[in-house]
Parts: sequence; C-alpha cells; structure tokens
Amino acid sequence: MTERNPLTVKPLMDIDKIRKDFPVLHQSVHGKPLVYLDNAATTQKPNSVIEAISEYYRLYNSNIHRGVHQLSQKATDEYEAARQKVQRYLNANSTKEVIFLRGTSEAVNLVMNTYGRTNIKAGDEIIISEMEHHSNIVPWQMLAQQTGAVLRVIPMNDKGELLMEEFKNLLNEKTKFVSVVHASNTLGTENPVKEITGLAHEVGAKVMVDGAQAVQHFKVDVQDIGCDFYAFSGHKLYGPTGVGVLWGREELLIAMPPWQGGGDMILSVTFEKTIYNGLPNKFEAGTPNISGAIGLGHAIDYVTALGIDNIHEHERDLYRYMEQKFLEIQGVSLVGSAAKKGSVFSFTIDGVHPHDVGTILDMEGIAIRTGHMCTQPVMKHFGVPALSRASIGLYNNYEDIDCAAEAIKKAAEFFS
Ligand code: C6P
Repeated sequence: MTERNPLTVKPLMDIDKIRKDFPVLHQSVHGKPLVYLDNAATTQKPNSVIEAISEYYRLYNSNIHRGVHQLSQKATDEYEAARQKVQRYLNANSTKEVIFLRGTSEAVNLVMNTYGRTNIKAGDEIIISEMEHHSNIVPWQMLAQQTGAVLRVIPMNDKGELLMEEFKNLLNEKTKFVSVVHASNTLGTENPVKEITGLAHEVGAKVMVDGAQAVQHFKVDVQDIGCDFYAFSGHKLYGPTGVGVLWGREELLIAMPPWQGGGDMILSVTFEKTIYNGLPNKFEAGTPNISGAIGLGHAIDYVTALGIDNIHEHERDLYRYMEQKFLEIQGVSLVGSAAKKGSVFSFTIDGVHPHDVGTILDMEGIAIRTGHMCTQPVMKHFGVPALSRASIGLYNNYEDIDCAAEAIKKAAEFFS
C-alpha cells in the first residue's frame, strides 16, 4: 500500500472548521495563541456538548426515573438516549450492558469490588501489564491484599510492547482475571486486546480492557474484541468530566452483586429485605451525573459525525509528522516506539528536567503534560523519574506541531 503524504493529499477533515467548534482553543496563554497538546489528560469540548449541558440546566433540569412530570420525562429520555448512543458506539448488545459512572477509575473499582470480590479467592491469579495506569493497578492490588490472590504482571520490551510469550507463560488454571490497557497513555502502544482476550478465555479467565485512551482515537467494538468488561472516561472523548462508562457482558452483570446501595438501584425495600433493580440501574445508585451523560451522548454524536476512522487517520498522519519533527531536535529521545502506536509522544531532553520543559512550553502558550503520567512502573522500566508528553486530538493541526517543535528546540538549546 502506498503511504499517504498528508501534506500533499486532500485532508480527511476540515480542521480549520472543526477548530471553530472548540471555543477554548481560541485564546492566548502568556500572550501566545494556545496550542493544546495535552489531550491524553483531557480533551476540549465542542460547542454542541457545552450547549447540551447548558440546555439541560436552562430548560429541563430535573431528576430522572422518578417523576411523571414533563421535565423529568424529558431528562429521563435524554439520559437514556445517551446510553443508546454509547451502546451503538461500542457495538454493545444491549443498553442494559452500559453503566454510567464517574470514569475509567470508577469502572475498574466497580468490577474489582463486585466481580472481583465475589469470584476471586486466595491463591487465584490476576494479570495486569507493566504499562498500566495506576487506575488499573491499585484496585487489583487492593483486591489481592484483601483476598490473598496473587497479582502477576505482563512485562514489556524497551519499545513499550507487551511480551506476548511471557503473557502466555503467565496464564494457567489459577488465572481468574486479566485487566489490560487498550492504548497506553504514556507510550501510545495499542495492545492486541483481542488476542489477549482469546488467550485468557482459553484458561477460563475474564478480561477487562481499559479503553480510556482508545475510544477517542479508533473504532472500538466490544463484541469483536470479545472481552468481558470495557471502560472509558467521557472527558477524554470530548465529553464532560465526571461521567464515564463501564460496559459489561449482560450475563456477568446480572450475576454480580450491586456495588453501592441507594435510590434507583432497587425494586422494593423493607427493613427485612431489598430487591434490587435490573440492569443497568442496579449499578447506578443515587442521582447520577445526568447532564454529564447527556453531554457525553452529544460528544459521541460529534465524533460519529466526523467519523472515527477519519479522526484516526488524521491523528496518525499528525503523529508521524510530530515524531519526525520532534526527533530532529538535538537531545530529544522518544520513550515508547511500539510498531502499533499513535497520538502520544513522550520524551526526554538530555539534561533538562521535564518540569522545566513543561514550564518553558507553557510560556510559549503550549500545553503538554509532564510528570510520571500516573504510570510509575513505566517510569521505572525506562529509568526516568518523569517524562514530557505531547498528545494529540482531532482538532490539532500541523501548525500546532511546528509551534511545539520550535519551543522544545528552545528548551533544549537554553539548557545546553
Ligand atoms: N489518564 C493522563 O494524563 P480517569 O481519571 O478515571 O478519567 O481515567 C484514568 C485513566 C485510566 N486509564 C488510562 C489509560 C488513562 O490514561 C487514565 C487517565 C490521564 O494520562 C490522567 S492521569
């Protein structure tokens, strides 16, 4: 296949037009036009999402599933419409499998507390990988400590690719659960989650995939992956903060006990006994983030209208350009060079602390992330205390990369 040259062929999306949809992008920071390259931390929100949230509060603010009055019915309809959008976006079988919660971290904690505590016992093994975000390490560690289960870790090579042979060696009849990241927030690696799921299922283990850095970049089909649980955060998919999704296989969710008790998760309550509600309400105790879910639904509409495949290709072209431009700078080293990766360029500059890089770039109006990226085991693997990370989103363009490259060069030269 001949490679597309993004600089000479017709662009897949009209980025100038798209940028107009994101009000936050049109401002100056320290007197310079903002260049936002911290999309892995959180993405900016289009007007349609901001409007949908504002409209909820302006026109039909009301609690859901509770009132017969018109406002409550409208709020319920919009909230449930958002669930349908998530179902279609992930190609889930049913809306019963889509649970709204706060985000990826909460989704992992829910599965750990319900599926985990019910099914994982002393001596059982849980497998995660070396490149996990702390959100997909700490809950499993807590479960292992509480139950006497053993935590095993799939190692990676120096490119940031999981060692699949080592994974196969770790699998055995004691393996009860595997939880892996779909795309690494630090290394950009896209993991073979379908293959991982197939192998784990051969020994009877269940599989959870952390999709926090996946759903905004490429098509995710939970049925095709074949996993048992999938999680993502709304705020990284151009939606609001404080809302996210746990998708789970219906038969597993039915068998799992509820996590939190409260309103909406019950069918009937007496002092002697409570009968729980069906799916998905069983896992949504209390008033949920109604405006957040509605906003997330609109974010999915926005991404779907652009086309996730177009977004993927635009970001892949931009990533290649970014990699080439940044690596031309003396002293810059890339951390994470997996064959299958995208969107995230984590790096060091010889002799410069990442926090200084972040500060210098900030003075140029450029937002990147610096620090351990909530993946301290990855820092340990590469022998660094921290990294700098530029991460792209659908509205980034070639000028953004040029500006960042100039500023990184300035930082490298200043400190050398
Ligand atoms: N990563 C980053 O800058 P929450 O905070 O629950 O929305 O998402 C947690 C999370 C889980 N898994 C992965 C792969 C992630 O990247 C994140 C969030 C942000 O990389 C903030 S630390």
